[in-house]
Amino acid sequence: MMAQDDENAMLNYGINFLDVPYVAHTLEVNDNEELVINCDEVDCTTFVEYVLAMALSPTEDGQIAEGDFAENLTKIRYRDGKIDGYPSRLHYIADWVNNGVRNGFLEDITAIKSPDTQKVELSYMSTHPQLYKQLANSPANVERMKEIEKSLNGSTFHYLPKEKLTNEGLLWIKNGDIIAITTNTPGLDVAHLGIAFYADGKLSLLHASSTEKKVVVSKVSLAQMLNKNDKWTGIRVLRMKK
Ligand code: 2YP
Repeated sequence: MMAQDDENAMLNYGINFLDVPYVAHTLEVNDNEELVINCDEVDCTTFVEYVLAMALSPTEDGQIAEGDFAENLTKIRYRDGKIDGYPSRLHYIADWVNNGVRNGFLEDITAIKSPDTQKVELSYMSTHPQLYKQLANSPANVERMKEIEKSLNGSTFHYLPKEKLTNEGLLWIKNGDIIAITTNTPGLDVAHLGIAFYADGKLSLLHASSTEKKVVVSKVSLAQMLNKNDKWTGIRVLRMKK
């Protein structure tokens, strides 16, 4: 039976994904946007989405009902839980977080605990359509993404600058919290997602690693990961809320 409190649920389900292969673009398999469930091949975002959908789902003698999982995954991945074409998928993490907070299943812990803020200045997808199959051949989708970017731009979000994160982590960052790594890449807010995991007294990251090509617990601390990457500026910390 999965542990009752949410923190362990996120970790229990996340740990079950260890060694699952990292595969990009697993959601881009259909011409028409529909819910894709593929827990055998994950990227950083789909890994966190599947774990969150599991942790939000009730269990009946240790089993999650397929319908509950699909319903929660739809709530997580699509704006207000409605699948309405490619642009209805929550592509930017700023949008993904807003949706989770608005719909009551995510809490923005950084908003409560960290005074530092960043402005939302999104343009990456509409200025790199060639990187996205559903944008490369659809000016209509590019226009829709521009509208979504515009609707999000100008707002601010709280984050923890990497200079303020230590190897040991912080008391208000808990096991199982969702970690969004913020970036200075022009037009993008977040560059990677994972799950907070304290091991041997240091805050590590349980994540689908594009370099190790599978789900791993980082060998180095999250703080060291951030310090090794000039494009990474800090973290947002989100917590599942039932
Ligand atoms: C997201 O990228 C995509 C979604 O379209 C896609 O690229 C963007 C802005 N969004 O539905 C989703 C699932 O495939 O991935 C993620 C990507 O991280 C990759 C997957 C990774 O590190 O494994 C999210 O946006 C999380 O961080 C960024 C990162 N995208 C880029 O760096 C362009």
